[in-house]
Amino acid sequence: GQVIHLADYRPTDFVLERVDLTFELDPTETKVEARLIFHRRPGADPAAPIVLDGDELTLSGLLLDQVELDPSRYDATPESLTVRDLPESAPFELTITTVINPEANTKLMGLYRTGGIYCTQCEAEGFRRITYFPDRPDVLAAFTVNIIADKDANPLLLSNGNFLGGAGYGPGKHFAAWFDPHPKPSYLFALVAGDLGVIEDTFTTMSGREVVLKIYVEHGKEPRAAYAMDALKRSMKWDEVRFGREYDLDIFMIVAVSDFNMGAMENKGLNVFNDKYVLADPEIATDADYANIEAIIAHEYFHNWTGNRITCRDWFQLCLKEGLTVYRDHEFSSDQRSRAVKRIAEVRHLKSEQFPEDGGPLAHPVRPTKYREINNFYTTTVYEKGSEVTRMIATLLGKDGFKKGMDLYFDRHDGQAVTIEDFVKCFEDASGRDLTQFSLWYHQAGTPLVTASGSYDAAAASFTLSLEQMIPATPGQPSKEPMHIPLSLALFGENGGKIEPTSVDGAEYIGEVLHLTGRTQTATFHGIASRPVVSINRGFSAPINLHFDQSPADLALLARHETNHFARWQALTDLALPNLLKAARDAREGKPVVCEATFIETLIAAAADDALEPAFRAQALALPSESDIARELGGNNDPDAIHAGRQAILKQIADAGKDVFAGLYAAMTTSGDFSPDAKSAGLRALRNTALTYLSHAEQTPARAKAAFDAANNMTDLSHALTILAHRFPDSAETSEALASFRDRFAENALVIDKWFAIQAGIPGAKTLERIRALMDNPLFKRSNPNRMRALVGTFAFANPTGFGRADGDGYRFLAGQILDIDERNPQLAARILTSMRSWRSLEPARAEHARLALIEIERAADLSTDVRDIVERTLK
Ligand code: B3K
Ligand code: ZN
Repeated sequence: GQVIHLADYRPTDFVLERVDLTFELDPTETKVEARLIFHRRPGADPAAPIVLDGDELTLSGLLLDQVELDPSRYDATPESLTVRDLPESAPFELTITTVINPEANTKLMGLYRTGGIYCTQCEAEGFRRITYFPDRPDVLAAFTVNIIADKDANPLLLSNGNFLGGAGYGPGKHFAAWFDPHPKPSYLFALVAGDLGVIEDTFTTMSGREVVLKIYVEHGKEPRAAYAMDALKRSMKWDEVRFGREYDLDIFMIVAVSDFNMGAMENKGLNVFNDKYVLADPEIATDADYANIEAIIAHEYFHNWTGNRITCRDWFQLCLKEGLTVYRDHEFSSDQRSRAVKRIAEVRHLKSEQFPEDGGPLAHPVRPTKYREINNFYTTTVYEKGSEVTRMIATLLGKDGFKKGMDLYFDRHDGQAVTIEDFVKCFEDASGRDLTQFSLWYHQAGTPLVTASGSYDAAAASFTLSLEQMIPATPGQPSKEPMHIPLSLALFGENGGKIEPTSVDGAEYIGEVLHLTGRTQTATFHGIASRPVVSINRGFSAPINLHFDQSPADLALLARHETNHFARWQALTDLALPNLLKAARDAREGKPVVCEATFIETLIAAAADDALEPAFRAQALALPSESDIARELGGNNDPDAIHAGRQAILKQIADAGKDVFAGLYAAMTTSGDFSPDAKSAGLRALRNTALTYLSHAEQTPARAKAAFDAANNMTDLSHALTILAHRFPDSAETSEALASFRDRFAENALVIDKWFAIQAGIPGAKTLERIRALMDNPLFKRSNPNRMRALVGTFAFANPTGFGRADGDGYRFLAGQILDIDERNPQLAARILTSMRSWRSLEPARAEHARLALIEIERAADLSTDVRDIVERTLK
């Protein structure tokens, strides 16, 4: 667990030319022979030994140019293999044999077994658990892979690239050979073997090449892969049209597995997926599941160019591939669905996940400069804020400028392992724009706070906007430089029409984007004939917090008349927040909660406005969450008061809008067969949101139970079950619904995850007892990451009152779980532990319970580096 610094980067002493791997698969004793051809890098120390990475490896054979090497020439430990006295410049071949145990691999990194099949996960540093290797992303080589295995148990033998051939291999065995001509780093290696079902299709690329597409799933589940296949073909087409990127092998394969540490992995030509993001049909998948499948299939496919063809020089550059690829998948989903609704969902996610990270002890720059455990840097900051930074480049350069920069990036760096500086340089060169100040977005952590105030001068017909930016201190970064913040901005008149200024002084304002570059800046808009209502940061053009005191009347005007629908949603949120904050304070002091009328009226008017898309209306009605409210309150938080205040506001909205909600519930129906398209999903979302409000108005489970009984798809079914469980946990209706759901789906792990997650989310102190009981349920499986995330993850991340119960038992429970999970799967343990990142903003008694629970973890013997890194940073 040593700290790695970006400043220490240097290239390897040896250049890897070729990789030839042979696997003899066996559940407990897999033999791996790696033939690696190297030569010393010109200019490197002629006496330097080669040092290869390992992780829990044992060496069982080592040849140099086919001759067994004398033990005096090398040292092998579980973590490294060092070989001395190598040729000064001539190429040489090392043949390394290791024997590994896939069955015993519970970390799910390297080669492991899941559901009777062999599969691999190598990013970031899993390849070194297979063989000794220069396991870093700037070492690229073409791989040949030979796989030998029992034929009956493993009819399928897959690896990256194109299939070379296969044949029988002695009694009961067979082999297959694969060759990937595209030089790649080891983290993109994959192998899958076993017995799986498949669906097949083809895609003809823009230059007319036919690519075979295959999605492998458990036998019997083939029909559930159809939507993923459709999403894959749409992704391939979109990348050609939008970015000019064509697929580059004869075959593209996806394998769905049930034990996986994250969502999916972009291995060259052989993506491995958590089956949660492949399998769907109306009976088992919600609209959100369909949207996630579409987005993740696209994301992994898009990595083929942004990540695989052009990869990262070192792991500090992770956002080079992740931020960019998230931006690309966001754009894809926006084009496939409603752009405004997609943007609202993105910003909701950014604010609820990334903002707390950026404002807490785990804050780090999008491009960090040090790490102890790279797996802990696959964060929402690297991914989602990284995507926002890419989006800002597109805003700064405009559509054509951005396209030119991307084209230059693909041309200039194809086949290379590069840095963020290389990436940014392409946009500078393509546009002539200096991005030096802008680059601070990669290097300074923390969410900038922009404070705005306006004043209108009727006599001069001018409007003056004063802006100030402040970037909070974050770990290791006490003071910050002002950043380049692109603020999309428009002015509206009292009648709701847009006002175009005749000129603007004090700030660059082009294409409705105001560029804030100073710590303070004053912009004056001329030719403004009446007092304007200003809309700032439209479409969330910059990932900032904005403080701008606008009256409820002005916000209501924007909510009705903004031409940008994201900004309408933002105005509704800005109307809601002060009410929710005040409600939390009042509830805490035992005062009655009263919601301001303009907000309720505006919200209900939006809900009833048939000119607005149903999906938009559903988003508008989904108020900021309890953790959003906690973040806005900033400190000394009492989760129970936040919950009570929010529930009281929901009730008032529900009572005031009862007729509207009843109307929507009746009207928002889809006809014909279930379709997962965005429009149908929007109807379901609005109808289900109306149901939520009706259940608040009526205060009985009857309507939700009727909806549960009538549901003919998982979206409606799980929504009704959530209302029953979360609002009426002790009712007979809820017990009956939970039991029937369990019995109906007992055989379907992905649906049973929902059953666990819904119960883990039940508000209130009593939920912990339920969770303990659920852990004894025969359907609970500790070794399965999806199941652990569903039960323990949902409780810790998404149940502030249950997890944060006043006696601290929730935090102590989590500590026990983390220590238990850590023994098997450190990556999963570390990830779930990040749910503690906001502990300092709790009220003092809870904060102390949380601190003690963290200390209990910190003091445990034999912690993994993953958990140690998170717990120490969280406590600092
Ligand atoms: N690149 C992988 C994530 C790997 C995580 C390793 N701990 C999935 C993705 O971002 O596409
Ligand atoms: Zn990715």
